[in-house]
Amino acid sequence: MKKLKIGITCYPTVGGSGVVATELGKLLAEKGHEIHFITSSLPFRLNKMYHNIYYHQVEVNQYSVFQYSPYDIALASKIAEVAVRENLDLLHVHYAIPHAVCAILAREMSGKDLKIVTTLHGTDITVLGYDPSLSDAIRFGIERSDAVTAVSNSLVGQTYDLINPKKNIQCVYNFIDDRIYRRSCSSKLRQEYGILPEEKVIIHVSNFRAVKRVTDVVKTFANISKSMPAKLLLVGDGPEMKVVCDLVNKLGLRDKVLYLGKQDNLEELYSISNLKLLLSEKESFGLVALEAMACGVPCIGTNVGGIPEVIEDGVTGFVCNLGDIEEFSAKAIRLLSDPDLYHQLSEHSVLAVKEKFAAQKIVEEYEAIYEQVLEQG
Ligand code: GMT
Repeated sequence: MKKLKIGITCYPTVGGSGVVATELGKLLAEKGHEIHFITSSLPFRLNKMYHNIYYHQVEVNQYSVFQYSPYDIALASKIAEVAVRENLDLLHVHYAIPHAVCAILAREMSGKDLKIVTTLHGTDITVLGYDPSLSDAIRFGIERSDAVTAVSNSLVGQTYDLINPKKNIQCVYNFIDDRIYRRSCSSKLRQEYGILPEEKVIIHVSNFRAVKRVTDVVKTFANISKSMPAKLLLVGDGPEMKVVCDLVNKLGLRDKVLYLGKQDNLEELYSISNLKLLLSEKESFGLVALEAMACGVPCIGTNVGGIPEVIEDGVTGFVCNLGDIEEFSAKAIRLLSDPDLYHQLSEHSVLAVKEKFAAQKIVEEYEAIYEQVLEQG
């Protein structure tokens, strides 16, 4: 395919959508496209030099008369400036609000026939979609984009249910670069964390918002640790951390829980883990489950949003009803006590990532969408 000049806008800080946008940019650059990140700060996964990746920082005017800094206007201006100067072919923006709407304004400002591809990641629809003051703007962002994708079929359905846009929305799954996410030898790290050879390691990774239901993770772990020696790795931080710590103390689990905070090299942590718990009440995809699976760690997730499209019940892990601590615990104990079953689910997890969520396959899907919108003229 023709090499393109692509502008990418995303939330560059820690979070699945920022990870997906940045990894996509890196892989497109490896294929010879020229990538321009237009964001408020350097995307955190942009950790090495690429000759064909550029970063344009959005500066927000802090004029004291403004009660709120006009970030969206500054972003639109920056996109328009970069689009004209660098002669961009298209913009790929992640999140309808505000990014698709900013891209549409930027197109108007630039006077160019700039194509816009918007990817929906979830919270813009499943949280903001309920807000009547925003739903018209979300619909506008979707309908005026040239192509719209969502990260799961569940999110496609929810977008039609909540926003009702007159637009085709295509499901393009998130992906994993299995050159990075793979199981590595990890006995030294286990020792350094003081994890005993006979202990099973349960891991949870999130931004500790209430929707992640981390207290359900702790309650499930309490049941698991009554059946076998085990440690819980809690990775990430966020508003619910205090509530989680209080519950850990109340259940007498303090010496079995490691609070690791925000971490970057997750593949090393998955490589010392035996089971991942993702017990959220909202999750349009669950990128963290995919990262664990790529490292051979089976997951137990809830029957919510896109999770059942990522974790295949009984094949790569288990999918249980939201909040059903007894079911989470029973499935976890069964899996961790049956080496044959464990081995089978672990192998199937790695295979599923390679077949259904392989980076090269998904990048080609995005390239096909880019080609399609550019052909539309
Ligand atoms: O889950 C979050 O709170 C962060 C949010 C984000 O912007 O990164 O995650 C959303 O996008 C991810 C990447 O597509 C998905 O894997 C997450 O499931 C989705 N989160 C929700 O739907 C709650």
